[in-house]
Amino acid sequence: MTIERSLVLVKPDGFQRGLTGEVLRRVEAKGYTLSVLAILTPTREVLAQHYAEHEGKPFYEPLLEFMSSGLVTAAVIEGHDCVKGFRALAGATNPTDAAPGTIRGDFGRDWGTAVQQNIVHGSDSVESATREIGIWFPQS
Ligand code: DAT
Ligand code: MG
Repeated sequence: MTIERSLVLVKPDGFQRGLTGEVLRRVEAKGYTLSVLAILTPTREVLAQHYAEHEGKPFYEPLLEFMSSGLVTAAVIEGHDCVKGFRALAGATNPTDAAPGTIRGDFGRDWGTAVQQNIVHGSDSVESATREIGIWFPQS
């Protein structure tokens, strides 16, 4: 049994809509624990590192613009298989494709908004989680 850590973000749309508590409730209901929690407006530097894999893609600039547009809740969660587990809780990237019962499926609004407004981020692998936690919480 491997205890993993993952980086979870409640993005500006989720924060603004008051969904932070709902996201954290689902994390805890699943049995994961919160080990670091912060509310902040991310800098461009942090976002550029965080989304480095997407640099040059058409949605990169709008994504950074959106992510720096307001407050974000950043959390480090811990638990058995929590990297894959939180991705399952989040649902498909595009809220249109996200299944009911997932965060994006239940709360994602796919009308009049871009795909980037999909409420949450979750690390996609253990390696990504380590990298991302170092970017968001360099002191940890
Ligand atoms: P995920 O957040 O599910 O890991 P990703 O890493 O592929 O997805 O993309 C990062 C974010 O970028 C995603 O949450 C929303 C945005 N995004 C991805 N693909 C997009 C697209 N085709 N158009 C607009 N935004 C997109
Ligand atoms: Mg990703």
